Formats: sequence, C-alpha cells, structure tokens
Amino acid sequence: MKRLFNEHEKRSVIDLNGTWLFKLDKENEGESQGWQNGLTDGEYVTVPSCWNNELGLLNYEGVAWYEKKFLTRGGTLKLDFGSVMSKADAWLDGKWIGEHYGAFTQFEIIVNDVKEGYHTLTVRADNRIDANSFPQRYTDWFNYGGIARDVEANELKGISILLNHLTYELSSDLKNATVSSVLELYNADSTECTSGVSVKVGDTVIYNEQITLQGYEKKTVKTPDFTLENVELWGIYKPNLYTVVASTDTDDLIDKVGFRKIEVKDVSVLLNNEKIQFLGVNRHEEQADWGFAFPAKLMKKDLDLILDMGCNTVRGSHYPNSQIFVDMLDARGIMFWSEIPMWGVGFSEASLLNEELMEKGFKMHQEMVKYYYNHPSIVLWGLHNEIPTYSPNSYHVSEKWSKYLRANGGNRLITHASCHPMKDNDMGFDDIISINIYHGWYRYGGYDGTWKDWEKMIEQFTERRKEMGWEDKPVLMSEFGAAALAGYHTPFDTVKWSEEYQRDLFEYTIELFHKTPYMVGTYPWQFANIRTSPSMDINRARYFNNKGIVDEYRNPKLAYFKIKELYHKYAEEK
Ligand code: ADA
Repeated sequence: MKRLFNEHEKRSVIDLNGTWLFKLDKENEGESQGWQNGLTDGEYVTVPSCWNNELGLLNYEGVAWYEKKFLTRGGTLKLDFGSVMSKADAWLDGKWIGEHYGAFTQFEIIVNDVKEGYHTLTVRADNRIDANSFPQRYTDWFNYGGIARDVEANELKGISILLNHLTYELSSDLKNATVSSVLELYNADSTECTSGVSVKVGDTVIYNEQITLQGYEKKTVKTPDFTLENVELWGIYKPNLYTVVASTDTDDLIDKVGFRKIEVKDVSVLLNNEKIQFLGVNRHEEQADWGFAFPAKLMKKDLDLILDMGCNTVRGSHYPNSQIFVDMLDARGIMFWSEIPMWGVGFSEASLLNEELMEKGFKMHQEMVKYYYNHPSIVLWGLHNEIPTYSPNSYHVSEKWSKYLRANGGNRLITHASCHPMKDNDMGFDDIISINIYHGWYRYGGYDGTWKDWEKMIEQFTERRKEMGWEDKPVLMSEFGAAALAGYHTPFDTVKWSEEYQRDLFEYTIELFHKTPYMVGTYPWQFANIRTSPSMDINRARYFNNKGIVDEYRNPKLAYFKIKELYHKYAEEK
C-alpha cells in the first residue's frame, strides 16, 4: 500500500494503480459470458477511483469489471487491495483467485506458481445493497462503487513476511518498553527453505533466528520479550516514531511504531500518565468529486486545517481510513478513533440477529486490527455507530466484539457511539461512553426542541450513569452539530441552515460539555460536508450532509473560527 514511507527495500512491488479497462455489467452476466477471460470492450479509467465520479454514472449501483495487464518476474504473487466497494471477486488470467467483502478494509490474495511475463488481473466490483450488506440501504453517506484505494502485486521470494505486529508493554515509569513481534511468515517457494529472520526496532535488533519452512508453509512466530530502554514516547503533537524492520534473506516489511500508554483512571483518560482532553472532529474520508478515492494531497490539506483548528484527535467516521492517512496522524501526533461501517438507523433490531451480517462485521474488526495494529495514533476502537443498542439483540454483538478487541487490539480503549444514551444497554462494554445527540437540530420526543434540552439531557444522563453503575466511565460527546449552507448568513436573528446558527450552536454545546465534569472531550459533527445517499431524503439539501465545519471544497464556515478559538483556549488549560 502507499504509505508515508517505503514498506520494502528487498521486496519488489508492482504498482497496479493507473489505467484499467472498465466495463459496466448491468445485468450481472459478465461471468457467464466469460468476461474474466478478457474484456473485449470497455473504457479506460484510472484506479483508484469511484465509478460514480465518471460522467453519467453518479447513481449507478451494481456490478462493474476492471481489467489490468502487468508484467512480472513470476513466482508467488501477493495481490494487495486497499479497498474494493463492496464485494470483490478477482481472476488472474481467467482463473478465479479470491473474493472479499467490505468496502473499507484491505485484503490480500496469494497466487503461487505464476509464470514470468504478462498477466491479466480482472476484478469484479459489486456495490449492491441488500439485507446482508454494509452499509444498509438507509445510510448517511453515498454508496460509491469501484476500486477506491491502491492495488499492488508483491513478488514474494523464499521466506516472506506477511505481517509484523509489534506488541509492547511500558514499565510503570514509562521509560522502558518490553517488546515482542508476532510475525506471520510464509514460504513463497514450493520447496523447503531456510532463512535468517530478524526484527529491528530503531537500531536495536530484538530478534534473529534461523527458520525452516516447507514449501508454501505459513507459520506464526511470537518472538521472545526484549526490553528497550529509555524509549521516547509518542504523544499528542509529539510524534516520536520508531522504524521497525522485519527481514528474511529475501524479503522485508518496514513499518513505524510509537510507544504510548492510554488508560482510564478516576473518570479521566490518561495518555502516558497525563490527563488529556479530546479536542476532536468527525471526518469522512470523502469528497464529492473523488468519492472515497480520496487523494493523499487532500488528506494533508484536511490535516493542516484540523491542526489549525486546534484538534488533537479525529474520529474516522464511519470506517477504517486509508493507511496513508493514519500514517499522517502518527507522524503529527494526532489521536485517531477507528471503527467499522456499521451505521445507525440502517441497522434494524432484526438485522442484529442476521448471522451472516454480524459475521461480516466481526471480520471487519479482525481486518481492521490486522492491518492497523501498529499505528500509535489509533487510541480508540469503535464497535459500531448508533445501532439499536437498547435492544437485547445488540448485547451479544457488543460483548463478542469488545472482548475480541480487548484481547487482540493492542493498547487501545473501546467505545461505541450511541444516540440513545437513556436506554442504551451496552455501555458497560466501553472504556469510554460516547454520545451522539443533535438537540438544536433534530427534534427528539420528550424534549422541548430548544437548546435547553442539552442541559436536561446531561441531568438525565448523570442520573442514568449512577443507576447503571457507569460512573467510573468518562464520556465523549462524539457527535452534535447543525447543518449550515456555506455562504448563507443571517445577520440579526439566527436561523437554522445559516452559518451563524451552526457557529452559535457549536459554541454553546462545546462550552457546556467542557464544563461537565465527566465529559472528556468533543467530536463535533463534522469536519467537511459530504455527499449523502438519496435514501436520506429528509434534511439533506443537495443530497449533501451539510453539517461540515468546512464545505466540501474545504472553505471554512464561521463555525471553524469559533471551534478554533475554543479548542486553542482549552489546550492552554492545565
Ligand atoms: C448521526 C450519524 C452521522 C450523521 C449524523 C447526522 O449521528 O452518526 O453519520 O448521519 O447523525 O448528520 O444526522
């Protein structure tokens, strides 16, 4: 994948981004007509991209085929896909090689015994929505289709490194880190192979052994503990990173790690033993002209703005973001909340009993952990967003997923964003409770529809925390806000949809949450306007979610300057 640094020095990687042949398959008959053996016609598109951004295809939801010829030295190929929306099937030279479900999680397909020369990779992408899909029909983002992130072919030779998770535990004074690697090794040759395998963190070799694997054998190795002394900690705006190199005689895998400790203590969140507040923002990795094929250049611009606003954290609402974006967060010392695309009202109580769907969700958590484990910026795993957690049907889902993340997810805290805090049953699984509420924008039953509703909600939730025994859990306001049409101003009485109304609502709410003792931070909804699904036909002018603090072209609305003022003021407080 494209990262902020090179992932390999020894391994040869073929970049498969660029021009691909593309063909719509409206009737989904391509396979029966043999399209996997070669597309006879079609048009050229660039990958990564979303087909909806091609003229005339904005609303196309269905199946489409992509084809790319490439030259390889042959042997074993590991094909890496950053994101195919949502179901992918792949063929190499007409032979089916694998499939994957999930628009926002990376996956890989290994193919052995590939001959030297030209080959054809064919991908069928299917973004249709049904009862078993993520997202469901009613979802507040646009259901783009296509190959939205990088594609590459890794030429593996001999004993190769498929994965290296660097686990660590810091001493209580945070000076030393006891580290060990979980390595997934794979012999890419058909015959037995022996190789030195080493792991280096910074300049220190923490592991070095000879390993023998049979032809095409996979093996997971946990290296013995090694203590690194006097480590420089990763922290907010203190992006101390260490390069980790896992190598064999013929292969390598390079990554960056940072050492830090995050925990909840006395209703506060401590990062490296110091109390922190989350000065955050929600952000979709989307721009209407690019869809989810979000360019790195624009990621940098977003982060420049986010930092200027005084944020120290971003919520990747509502799905795992590109590796390179999370690298940028690592490299700037900004905390990240990563979650899976399990969104809100779209998930009915009944769908929580749909085993196939829940299994897909669980796999997304596994893939998120697999590919993002080493990023120090990820301090929060989000289980899901606004699903019916008042229903008994969600309990076993939250229980299973939180258990998995606690056991396998590294030193991170667990949360889920809930929009029904007064009846949510699953907050006991969280380290931090997260609340999404839009008083002042939506009308909620049992409330007056005025800004006073916020105080009422806080009073009620303060009681509920007691009743439920959740008083030790800090609370994040993970979503709140109002839409504003950029450029629409009301100089006297502020009205909904104006920039003034949005700004004033943010000022009122952020100040209120900031002085609520158990609240440890805010994630206003949302950084930028996004294109949304036509199924969201209420309250969505232009079919955009217009609650951006900046518009879709990143022009700041008035709210931007108010949040900047507040966040900079809070950052000064001790
Ligand atoms: C929810 C949801 C967001 C967005 C927001 C809104 O809280 O999590 O994705 O849809 O509401 O704008 O209403």
